[in-house]
This record gives sequence, C-alpha cells and structure tokens, in this order.
Amino acid sequence: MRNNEIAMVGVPMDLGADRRGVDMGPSAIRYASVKEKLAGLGYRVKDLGNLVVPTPESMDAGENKLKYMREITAVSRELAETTDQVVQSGCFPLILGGDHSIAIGSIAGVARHHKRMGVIWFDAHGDLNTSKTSPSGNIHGMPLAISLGWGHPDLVNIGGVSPKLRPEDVVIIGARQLDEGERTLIREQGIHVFTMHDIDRMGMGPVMEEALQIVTDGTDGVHLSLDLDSLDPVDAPGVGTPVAGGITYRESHLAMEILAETGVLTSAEFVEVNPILDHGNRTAKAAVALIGSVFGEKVL
Ligand code: 5AB
Ligand code: MN
Ligand code: MN
Ligand code: MN
Repeated sequence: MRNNEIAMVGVPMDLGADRRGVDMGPSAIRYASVKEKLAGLGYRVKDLGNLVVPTPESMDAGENKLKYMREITAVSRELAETTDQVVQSGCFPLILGGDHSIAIGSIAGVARHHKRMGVIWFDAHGDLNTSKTSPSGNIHGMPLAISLGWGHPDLVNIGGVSPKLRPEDVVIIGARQLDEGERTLIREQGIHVFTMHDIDRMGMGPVMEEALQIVTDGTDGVHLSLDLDSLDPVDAPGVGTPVAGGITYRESHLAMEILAETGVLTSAEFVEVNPILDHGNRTAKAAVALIGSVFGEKVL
C-alpha cells in the first residue's frame, strides 16, 4: 500500500441472494463511520462510491439454477476492472458488499496483479457450489468455486483466465453449514477448512497461525473475504443466511488483529451485511470494528 492509501468501493449487489436488503450493506457500513475509523488510524481514504447494480424487481431471474447470471456477470466484470485500477494506482482495495457473489469480481481484478494469490474466506458456508450442486441456484453460494475455476464458463472467465486461485492456497474459517457437493469437493481438492469445531478445539490464535502459513506459502498476495455470517448471529444478526454457533465478537477481532500484525493482506472485502434484518445497525458496526482491527487499531 502506497502512502497508506485505501480506495473503498461499494457494490450494492443482492442478485446473488434470495433476500432483498443486502443491497443496502454498503450504505450501512458507511453510516457506521468506516471512513472516519480508517482516517483516525492515519489512512487516506478515497471513497469511489457504489457500482451500479440492476434492481431485481425490474428483471427476470433467468435460469433457475443460476439466478441473475447475466446481470451478475456484467457487474462482476466492472468490479474486476475497478479493483484492478485501484491496485494499479497503488491503493489498497477495500470492497463493501453486497452479497458474496461480488467476490467473483474483486478476486478477478486483484488476481491480475499476483502470480499466485492466497485467500482467507471467513464464512459459515463454503460458497463452493456449482449449478449442479447448489440447492438454491443463488450465486452467492458459488463465488469461491467460481474463483477456483469450477462453474459456468461465463462466470469462471470473468475478468481474465481461469482459475484465479489454486485450492491449496485457500483457507475457509468458521464453516458450520456445508452442502453435500461442497463436502465432496473439499475432500477431493484438499481445500483447507477450519470449521467451528476446529476453532473450539484449537482456539482462534492457532487457527490463524496455521491459516496464515497456508495462504502465504508460495503466494505473492493475500485477499481477505469476510462474510459477516461467519460471526455468531448474536453479534451479527443482520445477514441473509444466519447460522447459529458462529465466531464470537472477540474471536473475530483476534483474527483481524493477527492479520494486521503480519501485514500480508493485499486486498479485502466485507460482505452480506443486511440492514433490513439487523438490530440497530449492529452488523455494520461489527464490520467497521473488524475493519478497524484489520487495519491496525489497537487498545494500547
Ligand atoms: B453466503 C447455501 N449453501 O448455496 C446455498 O452467505 C447457502 O455467501 C449459501 O455464504 C450462502 O444456497 C451464501 C445453502
Ligand atoms: Mn459467503
Ligand atoms: Mn455465508
Ligand atoms: Mn500452499
């Protein structure tokens, strides 16, 4: 990151998920003072505003197995160009979602600047479905598979050649609800997953140390993709697909603080904040607190 500069871009995307409301995530995160938080830490923040995302009510969802694929492809291409330009300009890309399908575009854009990129994926879910395995047809359940090169050709080829990532460079943290097809893929491809069980047994500190070793081994960049549903719904109720028994507020902060200490991150996104389902903007506030920690905020 040159001159401590962060470029922030909002993607009010909800075409990848069943519930409306996650399109307001970027606004909620801004309203929770993300810019002020980062400025207070000494960063220069450029807010590039939001990309334009079509409104679902104004369109037909298209094929039921890949809902709104055409529109998601178009927005993802634009996001790939945006994140690419942000990196080119020497700024750190911070992407605010929006449903998790936006990771397709952000990863495609930043991956152009790395020979091999690691990814840390905080999520209750695997996001490793394809149209064949998806129980919902919702593309927000597919972005990690797509970045790994598995899925519809139009999606995997967004913003450059596929695959963007290798399975051995990816770590999922916080998983507690996987579909059958995702489990098979994880086993067959040897994707590293730290489930809630692993976090309970090992503790978040050791989990992060192992995760960091995996994503930095042989790579020249690390992207953080944090789905707020990785947190326990008590701390992050404003998400479309909550799953009980998640990462605690403290554990999530420890994870971000460890990432900050190592300084390996080259890009980050915070997704799935849904203000309609939230209580008092708690989830967006949690996102901003985590953003503070991952950019180096400390008590002392
Ligand atoms: B999220 C589910 N696996 O594919 C599917 O919030 C849920 O980005 C996906 O992690 C959740 O529909 C997607 C059942
Ligand atoms: Mn997700
Ligand atoms: Mn999720
Ligand atoms: Mn490796």
